[in-house]
Amino acid sequence: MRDAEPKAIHLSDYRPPDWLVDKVDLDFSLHPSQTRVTAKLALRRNPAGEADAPVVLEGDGLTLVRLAIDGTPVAGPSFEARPDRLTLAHPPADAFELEIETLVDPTANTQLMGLYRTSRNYCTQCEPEGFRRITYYPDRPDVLSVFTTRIEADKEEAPILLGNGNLVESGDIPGTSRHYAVWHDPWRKPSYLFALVGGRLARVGDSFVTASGRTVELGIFVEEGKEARAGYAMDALKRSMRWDEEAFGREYDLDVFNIVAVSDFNMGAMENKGLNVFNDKYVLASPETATDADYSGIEGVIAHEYFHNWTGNRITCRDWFQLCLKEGLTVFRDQEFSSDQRSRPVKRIADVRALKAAQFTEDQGPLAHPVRPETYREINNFYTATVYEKGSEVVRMLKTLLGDAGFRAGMDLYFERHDGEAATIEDFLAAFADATGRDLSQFALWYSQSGTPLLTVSGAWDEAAGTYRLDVAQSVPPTPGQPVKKPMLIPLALGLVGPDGQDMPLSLGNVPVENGVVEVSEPQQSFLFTGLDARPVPSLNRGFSAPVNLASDLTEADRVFLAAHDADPFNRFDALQRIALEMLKTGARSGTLPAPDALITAAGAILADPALDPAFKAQALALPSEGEVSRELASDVDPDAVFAARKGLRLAVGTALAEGFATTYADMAATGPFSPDAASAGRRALRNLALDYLAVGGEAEGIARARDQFELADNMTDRITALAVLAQHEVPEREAAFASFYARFERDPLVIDKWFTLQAQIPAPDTLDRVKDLMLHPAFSLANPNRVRALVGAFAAANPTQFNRADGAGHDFVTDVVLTLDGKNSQVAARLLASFKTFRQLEPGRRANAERALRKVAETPGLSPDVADIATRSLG
Ligand code: B3K
Ligand code: ZN
Repeated sequence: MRDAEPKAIHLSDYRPPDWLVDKVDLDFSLHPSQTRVTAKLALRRNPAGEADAPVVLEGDGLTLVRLAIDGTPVAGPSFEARPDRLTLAHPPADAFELEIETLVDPTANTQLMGLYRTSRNYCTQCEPEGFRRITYYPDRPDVLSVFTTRIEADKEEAPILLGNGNLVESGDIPGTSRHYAVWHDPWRKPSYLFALVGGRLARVGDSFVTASGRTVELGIFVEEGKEARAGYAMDALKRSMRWDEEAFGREYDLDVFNIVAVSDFNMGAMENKGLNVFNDKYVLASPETATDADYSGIEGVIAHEYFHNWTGNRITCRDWFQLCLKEGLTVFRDQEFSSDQRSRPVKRIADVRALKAAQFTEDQGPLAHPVRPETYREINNFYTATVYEKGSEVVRMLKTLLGDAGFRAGMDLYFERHDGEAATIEDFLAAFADATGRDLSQFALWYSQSGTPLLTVSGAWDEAAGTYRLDVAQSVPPTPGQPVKKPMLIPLALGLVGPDGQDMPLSLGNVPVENGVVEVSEPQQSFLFTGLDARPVPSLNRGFSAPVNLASDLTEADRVFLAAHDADPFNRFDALQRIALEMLKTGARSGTLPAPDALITAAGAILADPALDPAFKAQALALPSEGEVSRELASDVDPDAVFAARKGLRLAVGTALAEGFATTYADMAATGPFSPDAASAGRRALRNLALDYLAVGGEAEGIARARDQFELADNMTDRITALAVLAQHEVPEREAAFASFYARFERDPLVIDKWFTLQAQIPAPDTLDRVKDLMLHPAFSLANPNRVRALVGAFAAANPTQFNRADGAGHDFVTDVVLTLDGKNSQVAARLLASFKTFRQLEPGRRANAERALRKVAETPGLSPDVADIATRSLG
């Protein structure tokens, strides 16, 4: 057991390690309940460490079997072995070999951290602090070592044995039913990148020739029988490898690259050196079982983990405060990859939607923290949207500020300087500053200040002078621990749209503005644009150049104009969304929707425009989510009122544009066999949006269309969206469709997850009982993170009216599940509890319910550090 009230760790307390590990030899004898682990560490005193420091190695729930120094067994009292720590108070020399033998029980490991079993296979997860559940080690990212791993197992039980690096030896153990494999990883790495896999798995193989001519054997290992579903992942891997060479000049550096898909995994995937371990949700796909979102998720996660080989593995983090150094940067890289593979504007819109839904809400609530936090109690709780998604936005802004060439020069210098090292955000920024000569000290505030900046913008047109003045004020709201903020450096991309819909020249004091970006750096600033022959409409924060909230004096008419004409596709989308948002906010507050004419005009024009990409249309015409409306309302939110306003507006748009949607539904029908490419996915997205609008009133025709599509679909996207449409209506077709879906896919857990999710999202008072019943369904298991997220996670995060029921039963249910789960898998439990992150914006009654439920959790004895940390900070 770990300490229930761990002390806070502070960035400012960082000290270099006292001992280094020059090499480590691991020997695993795999056994379901008694796996023997022998670790030989070549320890050496760090000249930069504290003189005379003892050797202190981390452990977590470990049992020591044997200890030897330079081959000689040692006994107490020369060392102290506790479950969480091994101490040698008086090391024998400044360099010596320490041999440690531990016994671990992978079957009893329900935390899915360290060595555990999934579908009878053995696998590991070590980031951030799982290696200490395997053996005693200086388990911190700034201790890098060369790992050699010998794995031995029963041949029948585990015919496949995989480790990091290259395979150097394998064979049978004579006279036994066992065999072994030895893997050597020549690249120094921290313990969190260690991995091994043993089990019965099928291999899908391919190869890749790098730019410099090295052949890399690629393997994707899946459950036997699922081989046919790994093709898309393999294709995405090869495209990622090529792209990293072309876009960043980064080549792969081992002879093999293996990916293993497992069905019990706490998150999406893990970038272990040469041996990525994946949640099978991000590997397996077939047209019948995977949606277009699944395909793009697979492409993105495969790329993300692969890109970590350089941003994360070759250059790692000095300490966990620097997590965004690898995560924000790698998210940026995977987003850029997907943008190049698909439609850049549509990818940007989807990413910003996700950023606002997850990160802006986090920044607005009690769990807000900087991209680089300065203190933590449980590091697992900092794998957040802020570290990942806002971390990526910060890198994107850097690129906007420095330009393509400056950014690439900075990245090249970063790789050159820090390859093989554990680096910091300061190192990262210094590479860009040195490569371009730019002072980035104000920019660095993006890493240390939490909260979403607010830009308040107003314009003044001077007809006589032909000038347009933009007055910009910036502020950053107070967040936990940070009551007062400094002004930030904000790259604001913009355009001035003339009456003919074309961009006007953008000049400040007659000097053209490069790349259309002005830099906001003061609390208040004015920009005087010159040489204009008519009043422009400003198009602000084009492409969402900065992750800020924007309050402008644009009128509804200006927005209708921008929705129709803006040269920046992101802002065309945003203008339409903003028109809808204002209506939804008024509707939710007053109970009466304003006249929707402006939205209908703007939406109708976009729907009818043959020049626009269907995927773009689908994004633009999907109204802001309930979560987005609540976030904009910010306080006193009544989720039922938000739901009612949104439903009302969907009905108004659906009714007014029924003809256009019917035509679109027909026009967007598939013309050939299923293909997961972006263009085909875009047509499906638009067609399915039309299906939803055509059914929103619940009339027989719309329901029948959804039912027919559900029954006749030849792919999962069309089938599941039809089911989602039916799920919103209390019609007999709904239950029939759910039953038939289950019967068709009952042997496919990843598909049954979708079935759980859709039921958990039904916005009806009996959903809570339905979810409780589903927890007893044979296909559900609290031990499997995907099942928990699909059912309970979806209820908490994607059913605002029912999770926030006025009687508090939704909150109580979720906290009860959190408490039940905590003893089994504290990370998944803590994640689930974090769904309360927006509770403070609720109206007083619901807020009190949420607070009571959180308090009950906080007061429960024996909580894990993960759950205790979220409960305390949420209430803080
Ligand atoms: N680096 C891992 C995340 C590990 C999370 C541990 N709680 C996956 C990724 O971001 O690529
Ligand atoms: Zn990552």
